[in-house]
Amino acid sequence: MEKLIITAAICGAEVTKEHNPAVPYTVKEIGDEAQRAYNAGASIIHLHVREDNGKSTQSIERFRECIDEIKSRCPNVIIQPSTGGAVGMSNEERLQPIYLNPEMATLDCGTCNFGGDDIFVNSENTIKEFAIKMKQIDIKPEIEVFDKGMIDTAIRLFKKGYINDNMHFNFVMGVNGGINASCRDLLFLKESIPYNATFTVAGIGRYEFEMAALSTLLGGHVRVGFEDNVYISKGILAKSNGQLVEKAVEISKVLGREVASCDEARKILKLKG
Ligand code: KMH
Ligand code: ZN
Repeated sequence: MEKLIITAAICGAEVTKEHNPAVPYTVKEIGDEAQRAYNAGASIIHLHVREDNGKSTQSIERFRECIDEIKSRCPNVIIQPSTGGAVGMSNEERLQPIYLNPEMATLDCGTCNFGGDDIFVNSENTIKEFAIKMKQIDIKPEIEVFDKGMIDTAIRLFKKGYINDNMHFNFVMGVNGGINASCRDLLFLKESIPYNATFTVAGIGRYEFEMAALSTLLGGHVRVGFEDNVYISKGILAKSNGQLVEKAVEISKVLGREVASCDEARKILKLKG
């Protein structure tokens, strides 16, 4: 089986220091957490950024500072900024980090409820706009899937030329409003993507590690990190993103799958490098 790519979603837009004091806000904290994740075995950093007080932002300047900080510590790591941002942001705000020309960025392929009163809005035209811009500057989209119809949307847009071939998906499983984090549903998602596509799985909350194990077994890749889950085990907060990545690495060892380096991840995902 192909080597395992581990993505660390180190910060997110919604999780706070009230959930876990180790959630990073400042540029230095983001650099520290990225470095811990990288040292533990992550080859991709999925990046949201914050103001020093923890407020989510898509400011291009803040992204530039954080990316420079991460690159100064782990020069080879793949940085994948979010274009999802936080619920309620405008498209223009959300798109800011792509103008820094990263190797990858997320492309959210549908609207879904996001717990409580929140709705994460991605209309057909929004998805097209983001896809066109990312294609123009040659950024590989990671297609974010919160429900099965989002795969169908991505494939439809691929057929119309908005998205390039060799698509890469992230199945986000267990959001309140999205698809369940279950083995049956993961098989359904896996069987719904094109034969030459790659996928990773982000299990939300307590599902993080069981979904990581299932994806590792099924030939997918794995995403862990504070964005998705702040616990290392039931009731015990993780000390760092590094600790969460270490656990994903342990799972991969038990299941006999080697972990990919950054350059190996670039090859598997066919990144421009
Ligand atoms: N924060 C969520 C509303 C992405 O990074 O593209 C959206 C999100 C997805 O995190
Ligand atoms: Zn995200």
